[in-house]
Amino acid sequence: MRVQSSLVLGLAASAHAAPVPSLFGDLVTALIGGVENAVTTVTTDIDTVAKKLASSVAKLGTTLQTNAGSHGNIISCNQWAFDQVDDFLKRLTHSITWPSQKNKNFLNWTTYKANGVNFGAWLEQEPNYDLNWWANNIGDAYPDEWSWCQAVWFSVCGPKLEARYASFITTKDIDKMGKLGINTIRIPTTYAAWVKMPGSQLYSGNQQAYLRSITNYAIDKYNMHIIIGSHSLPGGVNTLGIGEAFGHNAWFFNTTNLDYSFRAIDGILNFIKTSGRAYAFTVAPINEPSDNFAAFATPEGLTANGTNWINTYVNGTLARIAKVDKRIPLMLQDAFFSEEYWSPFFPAGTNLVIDSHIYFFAAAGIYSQYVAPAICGQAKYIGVGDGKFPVFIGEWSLQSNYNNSLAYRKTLYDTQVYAYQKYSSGGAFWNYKMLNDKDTVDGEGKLQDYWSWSALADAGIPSASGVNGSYC
Ligand SMILES: *[C@@H]1O[C@H](CO)[C@@H](O)[C@H](O)[C@H]1NC(C)=O
Ligand SMILES: *[C@@H]1O[C@H](CO)[C@@H](O)[C@H](O)[C@H]1NC(C)=O
Ligand SMILES: *[C@@H]1O[C@H](CO)[C@@H](O)[C@H](O)[C@H]1NC(C)=O
Ligand SMILES: *[C@@H]1O[C@H](CO)[C@@H](O)[C@H](O)[C@H]1NC(C)=O
Ligand SMILES: *[C@@H]1O[C@H](CO)[C@@H](O)[C@H](O)[C@H]1NC(C)=O
Ligand SMILES: CC(=O)N[C@H]1CO[C@H](CO)[C@@H](O)[C@@H]1O
Repeated sequence: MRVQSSLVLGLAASAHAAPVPSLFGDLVTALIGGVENAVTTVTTDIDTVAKKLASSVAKLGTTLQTNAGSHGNIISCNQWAFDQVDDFLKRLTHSITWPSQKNKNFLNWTTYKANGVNFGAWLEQEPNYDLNWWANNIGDAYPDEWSWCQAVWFSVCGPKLEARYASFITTKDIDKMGKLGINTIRIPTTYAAWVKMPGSQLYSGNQQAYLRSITNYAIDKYNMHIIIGSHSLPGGVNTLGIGEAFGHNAWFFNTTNLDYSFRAIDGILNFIKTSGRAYAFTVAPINEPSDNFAAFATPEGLTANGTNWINTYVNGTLARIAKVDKRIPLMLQDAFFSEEYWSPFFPAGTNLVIDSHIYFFAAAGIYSQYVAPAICGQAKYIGVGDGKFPVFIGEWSLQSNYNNSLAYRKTLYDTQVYAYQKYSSGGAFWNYKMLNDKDTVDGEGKLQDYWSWSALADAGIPSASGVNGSYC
């Protein structure tokens, strides 16, 4: 996740105009660039074009989904109003028994409770999570891995990325988490960790070897559960660096990109199959998708056609998982729509968990002193959904828009940990580590004081068996 709304707004204004929705244009574009080589003439008949897209998708062994209109309720996590509240001083204590996968059974997200942390900026880079490393290795000229590797070539960026994979997360970090009761890790990767796509400027190296040694250790020593995320997708899934590269959103309605996305899924599934620990994994095939970036992080950030394309991809991913082992769950990031929106698309009993992200750093008008009660209410609404599929709060942090307070962090941490496991299947803090003492926040401290689990652990904020600073 990006952490500065100004960065996002700046990009939306400068780097790219919002795509103009056009069924016809999208479909023709998809056909011209897609795997349907037989199509040589561009037809003006929408039905014919749609049929041909469906047939080229069918060649990838999946079915083009076209029922976006039958979505459920839209609940936007990031467009709520926050009123001033009386800041009452009493904080509640709860002991929480976190489950683990000691029994080696496949995980049931309906009953599981995740006390999780994200490993962002390890196998997928983001500029503001480790300023010195970025400055010393990449430099200010490049906003993302793509433009950097494109400019310097893989022979230069590759070894630096390998060194990053070897050092940013080590087994010592797993120990630090294990001792404090962390039972779940969500790990963003780029598709290049799983498939080498011609023309891609994302680095394909030894990501899987590093992932293997860290996940084996976390599973064997602490019975942790691992969510493997394909956060970028070929062509770009949201115009952000984490979606492939800044300015890229060509994943949608392009069957070549869908084809390579499925190859990445096959790579993840092969990794899980050959781990000897298949019970310990969940597959997350997409993250924060948006085909209307001007409205990113709101429900308008995804068009109906974008929904259809995601459902097409999920349909094919479920089929691929089923070939390996249906007990491996699929985690679908909700594009800021919540569980209720997606629930009608999938039959009950689908091994699916919805991943919602809740952030307060950009919430309009919110002071840190108003956040805690909002967390309790929002967790209930978003976490329960319509009850058809379990919900996991896959990203959250401690920064508020205004008046951040160091002393208040314990309350915001404990309240989120408590509320997300009470009303949903738990969550994962973003991020394990942030090394950024330059960027400031409104109020006290620096950005890293609110986004770095490792530093919060050093400050004694997370505790192993429960919370004692919760608002609800
Ligand atoms: C579809 O994606 C492929 C691979 O990213 C790209 O080469 C092709 O140009 C795209 N097609 C169109 C029409 O954008
Ligand atoms: C998961 O747990 C729920 C609630 O107990 C249950 O209804 C469901 O059948 C379980 N799923 C599996 C695959 O066991
Ligand atoms: C994929 O979609 C088709 C048609 O909508 C449906 O029949 C099939 O059950 C879906 N497959 C999965 C794995 O969801
Ligand atoms: C902002 O924080 C200060 C203390 O740091 C506090 O006195 C003030 O009431 C807070 N403002 C609001 C609107 O809560
Ligand atoms: C709350 O927990 C922290 C450790 O996380 C501990 O240092 C502190 O003493 C506890 N406070 C109370 C009142 O139990
Ligand atoms: C935004 C967009 O492209 N909308 C189109 C999606 O597809 C439907 C029909 O399937 C069109 O009617 C929309 O115009």
